[in-house]
Amino acid sequence: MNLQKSQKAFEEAKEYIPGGVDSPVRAFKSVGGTPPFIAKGEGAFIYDIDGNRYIDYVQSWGPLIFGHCDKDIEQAVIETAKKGLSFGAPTLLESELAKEIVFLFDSIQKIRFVNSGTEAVMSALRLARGYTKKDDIIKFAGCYHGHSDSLLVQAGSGAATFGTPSSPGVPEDLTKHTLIARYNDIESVKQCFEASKNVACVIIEPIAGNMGLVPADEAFLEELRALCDENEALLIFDEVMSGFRATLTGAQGITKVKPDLVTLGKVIGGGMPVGAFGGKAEIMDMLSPVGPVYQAGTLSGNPVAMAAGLAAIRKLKNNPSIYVDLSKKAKRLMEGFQAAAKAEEIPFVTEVRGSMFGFFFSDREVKNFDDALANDTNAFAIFHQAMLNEGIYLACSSFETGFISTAISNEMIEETIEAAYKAMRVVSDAKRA
Ligand code: HOZ
Repeated sequence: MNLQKSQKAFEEAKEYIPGGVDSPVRAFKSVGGTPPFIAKGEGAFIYDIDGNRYIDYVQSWGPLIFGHCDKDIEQAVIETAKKGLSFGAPTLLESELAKEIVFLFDSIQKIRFVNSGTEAVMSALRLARGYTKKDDIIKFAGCYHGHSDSLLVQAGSGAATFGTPSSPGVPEDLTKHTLIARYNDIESVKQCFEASKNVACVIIEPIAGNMGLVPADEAFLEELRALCDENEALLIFDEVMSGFRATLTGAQGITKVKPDLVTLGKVIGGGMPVGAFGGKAEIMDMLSPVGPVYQAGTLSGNPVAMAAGLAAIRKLKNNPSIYVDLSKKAKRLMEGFQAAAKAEEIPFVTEVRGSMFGFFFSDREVKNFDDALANDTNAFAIFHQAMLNEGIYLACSSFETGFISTAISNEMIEETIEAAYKAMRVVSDAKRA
C-alpha cells in the first residue's frame, strides 16, 4: 500500500503538533506504521491523501452511525450554518434535541448539552458531588471517561494503549478522591465503600468500550445499583460511546438497572462535537442558574451541532429496525473473524453489542481490565496492519471498539471477513517466524 503522501504529511505534522496528532491513539504508535491522513469520507468508505480507499469500522470513534456524509445530516448542517454558527444564546434546536432524548430515556428528565464526552462527565461528577455533598468517586479500572483530572486514573482507551493509565500532571490531592474498583467484580466495589464513607457517586461504562468491548453483567449492575442506594451515592452511566449505539437507548435498552445520571456524546451530535449529561430533575436542578452547582460553555448547545444531532436521532427513532440490521452485521463480522482465527489456530474471543463489536487475541473471556491487558497486543498490531493493507480500517488499538454503520453492506462484511482470513495468516506466519 502506498502511503507516501501520508508519511510526508505525518512528518510535517510532527513539527507543529505533538506526535503529529490531536488525540494520541491516532498516531498508530501501538500498531506501528503510518496513520493514513484522511482526505474524505463517503458512505462506508474513507479515502486517504494517497488515494487509498478503506471500509471504515471506526466511524470517527462512534458518532457516524449512518456513515460518512449522510444526506439528511449534511442538509441539516448546511441549512443551519447558513443562519449563523453560534449565538451563545438559547435556540429552539436545543429544546428540540433535549425533548427527543428525554422522551427516549426513562432515566433522563432533564439534560444539559456540552461540547464533548469529557466535558459531560466532568460536569456530571461535579453535579454528583454538589448534590450529595460528598467528595469521593468510584470508577472502574479500564473504563475511560475522558481526560479530566479525577478520571484519568487507571483509565482505558488511549491511556491504556500507551501504558500510562494514570497521567503525570494530575495532582495526587485530586486522585486521592478517586477509588478504583474492578469491572464486573462487586466485592471490589464493596471494599471501596468500606474504605470511604464519603462516596458521591459510582461512574461506569455499562458497556465498556475503552478496554476493548467488555459489557457489564446484569447481576453486577443490579448489585451496583443496590450498593449505591445503600450508601446514598449516585450511579452514573457513561453512555458517551454506547448511547444510540448498543440500542436506541444504549445500554439502558439492555439492562433493567436505572442510573441517576447519564452522560452522552458522539451519536447525539451526528458527527459534530457534542456531549450531554442528564438525569433526574431533582438532581439536574442543582445546576446553575437554578441551583448552586456551576457549569457553563460558550459553544454549548450550538445550533449546528444540535441540528446534526436532531437529524441523526430522529432518523434512528423513526427506523428502530436499524439496530437489528446493524447487530446482525456486527455478529456476522465477528463470527467471520473468529472462524478466520480458528483456521490458523489463533486464540481469539469476540463480543458484540448492537452496532459495537470488539475482539481480543486471547484464550479467555475478557471480563475486566486485567483480562484485557493480558491479550496479545503484538498479534493485534500485526492483524491491524494486515487488514489496513487489505483496505479495512479498524481501530488502531486493542483497547478500543469497532462500529458498524448503516452504510456498510453485507457484501462489505463478507469482503472484510475474506481480508481477515488473509490477515490471520499473516499473524500466524509472523508467530512461526
Ligand atoms: N480514545 C478515543 C476513542 N475512545 C480516540 C479519539 C480520537 O482519537 O479521535
